[in-house]
Amino acid sequence: AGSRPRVWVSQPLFDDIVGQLAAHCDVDAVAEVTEHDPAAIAAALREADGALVTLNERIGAQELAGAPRLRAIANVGVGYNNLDIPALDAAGIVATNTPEVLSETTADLGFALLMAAARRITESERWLREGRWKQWSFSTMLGADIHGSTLGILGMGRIGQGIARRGHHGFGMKVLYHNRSRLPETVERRVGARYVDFDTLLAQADHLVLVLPYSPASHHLIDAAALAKMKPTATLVNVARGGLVDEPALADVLAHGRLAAAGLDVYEGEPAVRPELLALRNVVLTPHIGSASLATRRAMVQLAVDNLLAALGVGPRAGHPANPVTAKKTTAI
Ligand code: 8YV
Repeated sequence: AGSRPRVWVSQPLFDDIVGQLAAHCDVDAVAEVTEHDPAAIAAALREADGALVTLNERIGAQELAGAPRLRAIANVGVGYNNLDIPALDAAGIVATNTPEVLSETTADLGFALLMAAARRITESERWLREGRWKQWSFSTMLGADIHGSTLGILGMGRIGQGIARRGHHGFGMKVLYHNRSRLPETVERRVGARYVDFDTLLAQADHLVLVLPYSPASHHLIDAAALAKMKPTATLVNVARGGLVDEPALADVLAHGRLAAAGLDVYEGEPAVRPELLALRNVVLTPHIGSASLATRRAMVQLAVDNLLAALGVGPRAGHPANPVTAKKTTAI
C-alpha cells in the first residue's frame, strides 16, 4: 500500500480526460501518435502497473515478458483483437474495452458507407470534380436502391442492432441477420430483424454489413466462396475489422462485376490499403473512422480511464471495472 500505480498512456488522447488519471496514478503519456512498435511497447510496460492503449498497440506474450508489475490494460475501443487475451489472462492482467458508447456512431458510419457505395456518391463526386459532367444523362451513375431492399447484417451485437434499427425503421428495409447466437424474440422484434443461416444471409442480402468481432475463428469469413454466394448486384460494407475479408478476393469480384460495390472502413494491413482496392472505382474507402465523432471518442476515452482506475483499485469505483473482457467472449460466428 502507499505507492501510486504507474500507468502508460500509449497515444495522445484527450488531455483533460487522461489528466484524471493523475489524481491517483503517476502517468507516463506518449506525446505523439505512433504506429505499433513492439520494442517501445515492451520498454514502456517494463515499469507500468497499468496501460491505456489503442488498436495501434498489439500486446501479447512477447510485450508482456518484461512487465512484472502490469495488472490492467484498458483498451480504447470495443474490438480488442490487438490484445492477446489468453496471454493476458495467463499473466493475471485484467483487460477492459469500451462497448456501448460507440455503437450508434459506428452504426451511423456503417449506414453512410452503405448509402455512399450503393448510390455511388464518392464515385459521382470524383467524376464531377474531374470535369467529366458534360451533360445530364438519364443513365449517369445508376445505383442500387436502399429503401425497401434486403439488408443483411453479420454479427448482431450492439452496433449490428443499431444498423438494423436504422434499416428497418428509417428505410423500410427487410432486415436479416446471422450471429453466433440468435437474439431473444423481443429484441428481434424491436430492431426489426430476422435470423437466418450464413448462406441464406449471403444469398438474400442486397446490402451486407459486417459488424462481428475479429478472431482467428472469423479470419477471412468473407472469402471467395462466400462472395460467390452473394448477388452480383449487392453491396458489402465492413465497419468491423479488415481481417474478416479476403481482400484480393473482394477486389476480384468488384473488378469483374460479380459484386456491385463495397464500403470499407477497415483493412487487413491498415493503415496500408491494397493497391487493388485503391484502383477500383466502385469502392468507398474511409480510414477507420467508425467511432470518430468528437463526442464518442471522448466518451470512449472516459470509459477507458474509468475502467483503468477501477481495475487498478484506485479512484471512486475501485475494484470493479465496468467492461472486463475475457477469452471466452472471443468465440466467433
Ligand atoms: C477505435 C474501433 O477507434 O472500437 C473499435 O473497435 O475499431 C474503433 O472504435 C479503435 O479501437 C481505437 O483504438
